[in-house]
Amino acid sequence: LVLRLLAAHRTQVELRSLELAAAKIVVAAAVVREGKLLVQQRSYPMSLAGKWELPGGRVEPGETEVEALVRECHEEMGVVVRPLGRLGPDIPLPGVGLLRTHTAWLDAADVQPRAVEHRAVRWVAAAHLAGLDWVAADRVLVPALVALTEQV
Ligand code: 523
Repeated sequence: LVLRLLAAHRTQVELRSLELAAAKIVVAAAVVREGKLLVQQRSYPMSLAGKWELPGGRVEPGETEVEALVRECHEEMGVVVRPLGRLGPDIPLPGVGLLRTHTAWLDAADVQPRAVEHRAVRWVAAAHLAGLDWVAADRVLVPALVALTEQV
């Protein structure tokens, strides 16, 4: 019995490390312009619809994080962003992987992001960020997002 328990434990440990090795990165963009942060309201799945998040999505095979961020922002909002560097910690997304945030620059000053796949896109001032109904993972980033938004 002890041997069987040990074997079961080992299998669990192996499965866990496989899971970690396969951890997928979801990239998110923190874009600030004129003291406001760009946020989007999800339209799907049902469990997340209506909640706010940073724009972004999964890094596809063969793609760098920066490439994925630029692609997702273009698909989702019709704008070209230029990633600048990492912001805040990686945040676990249960059953999905890790959420990794980069600050990004919106190239053209006059271009307005559009909600293509989302319900809405909004520019939000630092003082109103904590009051948004955030997706759980993004809520962890609020202190870092407030600091960033106050400083730009
Ligand atoms: N999140 C999340 N926060 C956040 C993003 C961009 C994504 O918590 N700012 C989560 C939501 C999903 C997973 O990451 O569980 C994938 O995000 P999604 O759906 O925006 O990524 P896509 O567009 O790459 O994936 P598909 O909708 O499946 O195409």
